[in-house]
Amino acid sequence: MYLGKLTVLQFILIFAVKLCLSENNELDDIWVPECDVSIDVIKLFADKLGSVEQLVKGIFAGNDSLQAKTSLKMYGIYEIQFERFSETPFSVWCDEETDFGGWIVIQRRVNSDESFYRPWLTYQKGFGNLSANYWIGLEKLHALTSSCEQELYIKMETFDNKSYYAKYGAFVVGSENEGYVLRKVGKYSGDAGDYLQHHEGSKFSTYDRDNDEGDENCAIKFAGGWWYHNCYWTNLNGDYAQKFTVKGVTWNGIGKRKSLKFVQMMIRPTEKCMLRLSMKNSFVQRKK
Ligand SMILES: [Ca+2]
Repeated sequence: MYLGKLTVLQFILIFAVKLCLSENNELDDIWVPECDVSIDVIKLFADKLGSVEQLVKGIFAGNDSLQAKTSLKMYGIYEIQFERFSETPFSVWCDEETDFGGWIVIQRRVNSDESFYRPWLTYQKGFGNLSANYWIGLEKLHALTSSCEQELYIKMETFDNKSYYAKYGAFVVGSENEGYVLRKVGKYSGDAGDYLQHHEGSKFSTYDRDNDEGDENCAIKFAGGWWYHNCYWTNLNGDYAQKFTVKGVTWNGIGKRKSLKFVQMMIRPTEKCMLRLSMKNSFVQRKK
């Protein structure tokens, strides 16, 4: 339980970056200025960074891995706060089991109960149910991925119960003005094949907002909202009911007309991000 809470705390601490920058402009030279969103943080969390840092170091170093694995057998809903989005905290679903945990779920498909053939404004805002079919929303996705480096993990399962995953060392979604472009995906690892890489540089498109590079409207043609270009290599927001067509929930490395039974996309701060945060925090502490 303790570990679970701390991994979420570590995530929340990302937002300390902006706070630190606003008070210590001379720190700019050690911070890559990717921070194009304004997020306020509860100062209390920054004070706790030291203890979290030790824990995170242990987890990344592989120490306590057994303890971490057994302690992290939990999933759940946590509250995080972005003043930008609302004055009250909003809920996110955390996966504390996969790859040592600390993941915030940004997308999930489990059945056809929720349509993902949605307009631009709905994709922007987010929709679905935190514990079932879910899309976190492009505006939150941009804020989360542009505040500090994130990595991405995609869990997938086919209808014949085979599991696959694709992990990317970086994941950055641009702003609304940039069409929520998939600005960057990092180095691939996994067993599903590197298919999201082909979407890097593509803007997000929906049936009512054609930002793709094809002559047609890829979102209409393939029944989803996605970073289509001309048109796709993965279609994870496709039509769940279309199991054997190119409109389905597909990852071409697994099957072009083989819709997936389960998909879950998740992000968490990278080790590099955590290191920067701890450096910044110790600097701030020394100055006080
Ligand atoms: Ca088009």
